[in-house]
Amino acid sequence: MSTQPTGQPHPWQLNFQEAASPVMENLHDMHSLLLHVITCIAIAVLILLGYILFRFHHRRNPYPADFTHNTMLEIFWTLIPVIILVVVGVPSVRLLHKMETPKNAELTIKAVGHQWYWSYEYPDDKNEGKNFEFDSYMIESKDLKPGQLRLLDVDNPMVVPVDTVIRVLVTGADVLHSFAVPSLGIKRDAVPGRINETWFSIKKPGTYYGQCSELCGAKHGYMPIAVKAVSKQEYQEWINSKTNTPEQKTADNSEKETDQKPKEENHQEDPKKGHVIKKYKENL
Ligand SMILES: [Cu+2]
Repeated sequence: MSTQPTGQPHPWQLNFQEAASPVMENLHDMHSLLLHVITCIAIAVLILLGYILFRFHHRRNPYPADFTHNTMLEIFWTLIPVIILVVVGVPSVRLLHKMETPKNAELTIKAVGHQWYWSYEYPDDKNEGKNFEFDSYMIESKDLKPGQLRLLDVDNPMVVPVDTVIRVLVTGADVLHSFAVPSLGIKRDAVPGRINETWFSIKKPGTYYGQCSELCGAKHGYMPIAVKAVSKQEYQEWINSKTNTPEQKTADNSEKETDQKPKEENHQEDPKKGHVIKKYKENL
């Protein structure tokens, strides 16, 4: 597995893509737990069935017993499923909660689904006074360069720093879409007029691919998602190259004050973002 490139499917792949985020690692564990449980159940049922077919065949057992109840047996066949459900349910709910609640997100990105492309907005960074945002279109098969993946690579990937908790706000501009990246263990519906939330953090630099996962029209299959994880320094250089350069910021006195404050404070001062989050919380 480890020789395969991360963040993308590969030929003859079995099982999930390699986990690139803590949530996906937990999902792998959850999946193996369930696989063990259902395999045990299937084998137990199969053995029981085989035994019954053999032992109670009419030739071996011509006169069936006529009792109808067995208290011990009934207690056990009630208790055992209860125990199995608890063993499955507790970690499942715990993981669900972890997936839903980003702890101390350091960076927020808004992913907006359109017919048929994604656009990404970085509310923490400004470009000409507005939130920095860009569109991300799939590269047509005829324009692919060597090494690029058909139906998965895009012109402008969503760039993120590694080892950073990233909150993704997902919404749709026109119809339902779904923002899903398998190796990060995320899938959130993009609903027009609503904001859904998810989060991830990536350990290893690389590109992680996903696809729109809610049928959204004719070109649903042609709006992939590419998340490019780079080092924190490279990310900072990228964001600086895309937004107002530091020199411009210093020249602009109105922006000077907020720009020099640490990121966390900037978070709260961003009126638009605060509004979005507040609205979202009110909806809960
Ligand atoms: Cu779609």
